[in-house]
Amino acid sequence: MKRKVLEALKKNKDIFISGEELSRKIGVTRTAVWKHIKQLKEEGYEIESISRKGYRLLKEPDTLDPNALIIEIGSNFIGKHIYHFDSVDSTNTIAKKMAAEGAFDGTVIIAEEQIGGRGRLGRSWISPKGTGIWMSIVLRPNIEPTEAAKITQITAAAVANAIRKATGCEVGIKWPNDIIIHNKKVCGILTEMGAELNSVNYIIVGIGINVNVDIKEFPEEVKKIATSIRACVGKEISRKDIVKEILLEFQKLYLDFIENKNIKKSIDICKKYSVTLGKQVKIKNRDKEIIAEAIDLTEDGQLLIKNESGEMQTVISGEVSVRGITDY
Ligand code: BTX
Repeated sequence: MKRKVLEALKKNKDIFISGEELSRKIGVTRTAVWKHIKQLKEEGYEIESISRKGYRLLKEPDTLDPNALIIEIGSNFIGKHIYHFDSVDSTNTIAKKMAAEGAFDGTVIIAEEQIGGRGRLGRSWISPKGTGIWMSIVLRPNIEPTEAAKITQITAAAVANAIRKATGCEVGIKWPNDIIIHNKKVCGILTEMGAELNSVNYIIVGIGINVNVDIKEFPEEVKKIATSIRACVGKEISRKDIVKEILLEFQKLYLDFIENKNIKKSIDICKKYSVTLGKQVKIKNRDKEIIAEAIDLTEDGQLLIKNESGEMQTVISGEVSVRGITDY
């Protein structure tokens, strides 16, 4: 109901809408309307109320209010169901639990803060309160487990496009899972999966973005390699606008994959914004380390490299540092 009141106010932004009209449109009493308005005000919405004129929405808070996001995205798939938490261990962990308990394909979990945010290989991801986007998407694609890495490329493409659109920041993609600004990490992607031998039960794609995060507060070793969107733009940026763009872009590229069985559109974006291709790279995979030239991305999103003896080979995943670009 609260979502319906908010939706009506958002549709009539800057215009008064009477309590009577709201109660008629939504099908609740005027007292119920008043209660929802009071709640919205407590959540930070600035709503003017004048007797005989009604209510008018003046300003929305930059919270990641799932009601506002659901209204703005208007999606019937990715982001149709959004769960918002104040503080969690890790949104990926919550998403996995929800997926195992039957959460819908396309469910989104967002938290204001993660106290056990995770990176790859057991590393941690710093996720301070109220300043970043810490979010996971539950997916149930009908694909082979070996195809899961494609989801990381789709996500990288969606996030890069979305940040560029919403903020104007010229982000680059460092294969396979980093979005960078001026050679520093602004976003990391963590793709995890629940699968049988031949079939995927669910895939969780976790996205962490330093939007208005104060990097000065980070530990020394992370400070050196991290940046924020605020540092790029020079002012605070709406997290909601970025989330909205990401979910819309992701839905477009993901559906293209599901419907057309290829990720060409995503790979083209990953190539266009790649900071890896054409550079000398060091790739760590378990206990092996290769120095090579990054040549291209294959149609499956693997990295095609030319190793030191001149042989071409493909790499599915790994730790990549790009010479002269990123030291991490
Ligand atoms: P990664 O293993 O590629 O990167 C982890 C490394 O990045 C850390 O070891 C540290 O050096 C550095 N780092 C940690 N925190 C930050 C930060 N806030 N900004 C920049 N660099 C940082 C990347 O793993 C994947 C990260 C995914 C995070 C999302 S958030 C939502 C979801 N939930 C969750 O627990 N993880 C994902």
